[in-house]
Amino acid sequence: MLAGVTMLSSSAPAVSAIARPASLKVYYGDMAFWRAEVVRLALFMGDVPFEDVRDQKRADLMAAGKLTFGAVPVLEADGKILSQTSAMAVYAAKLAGIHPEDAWDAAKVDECISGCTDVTVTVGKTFGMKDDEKASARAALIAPDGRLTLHLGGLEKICAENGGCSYAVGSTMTVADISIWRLVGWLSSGIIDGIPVDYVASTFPHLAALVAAVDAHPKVGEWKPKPKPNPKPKPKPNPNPNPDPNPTQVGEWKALHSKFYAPK
Ligand SMILES: N[C@@H](CCC(=O)N[C@@H](CS)C(=O)NCC(=O)O)C(=O)O
Repeated sequence: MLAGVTMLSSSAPAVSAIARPASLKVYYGDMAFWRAEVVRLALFMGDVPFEDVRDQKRADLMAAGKLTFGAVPVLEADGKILSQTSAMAVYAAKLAGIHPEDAWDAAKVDECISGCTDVTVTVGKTFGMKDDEKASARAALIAPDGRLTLHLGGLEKICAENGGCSYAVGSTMTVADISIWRLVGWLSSGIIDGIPVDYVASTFPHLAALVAAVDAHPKVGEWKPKPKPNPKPKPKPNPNPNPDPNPTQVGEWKALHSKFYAPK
């Protein structure tokens, strides 16, 4: 049994380890957004060695042909690129030995990751709006009949149907839990104007319990303060002060991502 699996005190069967690539890299910015963090943390939980590349510019990755769909994160295994969060999360989970063997459970994990994507897209649509428009759009999202409440309610329902055991699928931690944990961390951090820090915790008790369970996992505690392997170099003076094609939107994402693991 893999060392990482032993620590999970699993009662549900996880897949046996698959062949590990000799070289594994995860490309994303120096941010703990759920899309990247689910891949990184799954690998870390299974003690799968990987290079955590955080200092490559999107334009350089694109020029190098690594961004299959023009988006990050991407994963590189022995020179081959894999993109799309759910595909990477499942692959990482299989390498780590934490993906459910059972076909239904594996599908439920996929369902949760797609639910996290729905939440991200829903909130992302408000980025780049003008302040007054943004405030009313976000108020509508978090209303009892709002779209964000609907999407998070789906994740809540899945957790409830799993018996309220603090995990979304089965009785051990999966990449569904890691995704939801980081997603909720983002939504509850207070850095998204108009989404109160207690919105998720006070509306979705099963999601709150999941976050507490993941937070309490020893490997997660080990991961959070882990020094980053590619510390950001000191910024050089920028000859082109506004290189982003959509500076408001991109800037807002960056600001929102930068404080993920800020002390509570
Ligand atoms: N479908 C992709 C979406 C990834 C995505 O939206 N990534 C963002 C950063 S978190 C991005 O690169 N957006 C820029 C773009 O899509 O052009 C996935 O599931 O990984």
